[in-house]
Amino acid sequence: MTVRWTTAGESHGRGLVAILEGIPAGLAVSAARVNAELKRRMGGYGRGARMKIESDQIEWLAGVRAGETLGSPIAMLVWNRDWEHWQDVMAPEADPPERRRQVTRPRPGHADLAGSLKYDRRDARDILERASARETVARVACGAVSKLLLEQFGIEIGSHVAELGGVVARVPTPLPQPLNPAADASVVRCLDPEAEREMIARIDAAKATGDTLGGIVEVLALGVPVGLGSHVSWDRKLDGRLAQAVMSIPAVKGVELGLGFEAARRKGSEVHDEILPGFARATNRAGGTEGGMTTGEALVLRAAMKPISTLMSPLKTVDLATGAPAQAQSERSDVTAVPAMGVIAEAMVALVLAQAMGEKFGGDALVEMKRNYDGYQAQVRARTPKGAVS
Ligand code: EPS
Repeated sequence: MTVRWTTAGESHGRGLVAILEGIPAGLAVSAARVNAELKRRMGGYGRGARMKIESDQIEWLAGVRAGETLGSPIAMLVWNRDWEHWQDVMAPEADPPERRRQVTRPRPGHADLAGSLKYDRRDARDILERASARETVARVACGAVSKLLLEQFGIEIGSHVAELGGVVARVPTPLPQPLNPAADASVVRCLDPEAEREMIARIDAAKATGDTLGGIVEVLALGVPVGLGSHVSWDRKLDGRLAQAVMSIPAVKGVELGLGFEAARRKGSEVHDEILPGFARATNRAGGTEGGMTTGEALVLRAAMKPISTLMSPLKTVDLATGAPAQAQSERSDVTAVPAMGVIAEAMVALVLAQAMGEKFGGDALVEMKRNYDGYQAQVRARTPKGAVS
C-alpha cells in the first residue's frame, strides 16, 4: 500500500479533515505529538490576528486504537474556532440568510481571478476559502504522523529560515543538532540572532506600510537511507517528487536541492561530491540525491516563498461584477508566513519520505517494514568496502 493523503476544508468553514493512508499497523502515535507540530505551524512573528483565535488540535476519527495505528486510513479532524464568526457566511445550506462578505475584487497573485473564471464563481470567496494556507493544518497533521514513522528508522526532519524580507541569515556550521529546538527558539525560526533582529524590523516596517514579505526556508532530513526513489522513471525520481510536494505549498515559487540554481554557475569539478573510501562523501553539494535516489547523505532542500498576496495597501485590479478598475480586496491576513512555511515544508518532506520508505520496505505491519529495512541495510553494508575515510 502506498502512502497517500488528502485534505478537505475551507479556511472559515467548520473545520479541516486529513486522511492519511498506507501507514503500517503497530506505529505508536499520540494526539500530543501531532498537536505539537500544529502548534509549531501556528507560530512565527508576522502572523495575523487569526492565529490568536485558533488553537489547532486534532481529534482522531479513524485508523488509531489504543495509541497504535491499525493500518487502516487515519482520519483526523481540526475544528476552526473562527467558524463561530463565519457560520452565516459559510453555511452549507442552500438558503443562507444572505451571501455576505462577497469578494469581487480579485487580489493579484492569489487564486481569486483564475479560480473564479475556471469554476464559474461570481464570489471569489468560493475560491479563496480553499486556496487559503489554512488548508496546510491538515497537511501538517499528516506530516506529523509520517514523522513518527520515520523516527522509527532514525530519520529526523528539521528546518530553519535562511532569508526573510531580503535579510540573509548567516547559517552556523555545523547546524545545531537537533535543529528544531534551536530554530523554534527564534520568533522567525532563524539561527542568526543579528539577522533575526533585522527580519523583525522589516516585518514591522512592512506591516506599517500595508505590505507583505517572502523568504527562503531550508529543510534538512538526517538519517535517510541510500536508495529511496528511483532513476528508472520520471515519476519515481525522489528529487522531482520532493519538488512537487514542496512547490504545492501556497506561495512557494522555487525549490532547490543542495546547490540548486548555484550549481548551474559552477564547473563540474566544483559541483559533484567525490566518493571516498567507505563510500563516504567529502561534500554534500547534491543535497542528498543523485539520479533521483537518496545518497544516504543529509537531504537539504530550500523553498522560496513569495510575499503573501493579501496587501493592506492593495494593488490594482478589476471588479468581477462591474468590470471597472478597482483596488484589490484587503482582508485580515499575515504580513509574512515564512516561519510557518518551514514547518509545512517539513511535513511535505516527511510525507514524501514516508511514501518512499513504504515503497522500498513495504509491510502492512511496522515489524515487517523494519525487518525489510534491516535486511536491506545489511545488504548495503556488505557491498560497502571497508576503508579509512580520508
Ligand atoms: C490566509 C489568511 C489569514 C491567515 C490564513 C491564510 O486568515 P484569515 O483570513 O482568517 O485572517 O491567517 O492562515 C491560516 C488561517 C492558517 O491557519 O495558517 C489566506 O488568505 O491564505
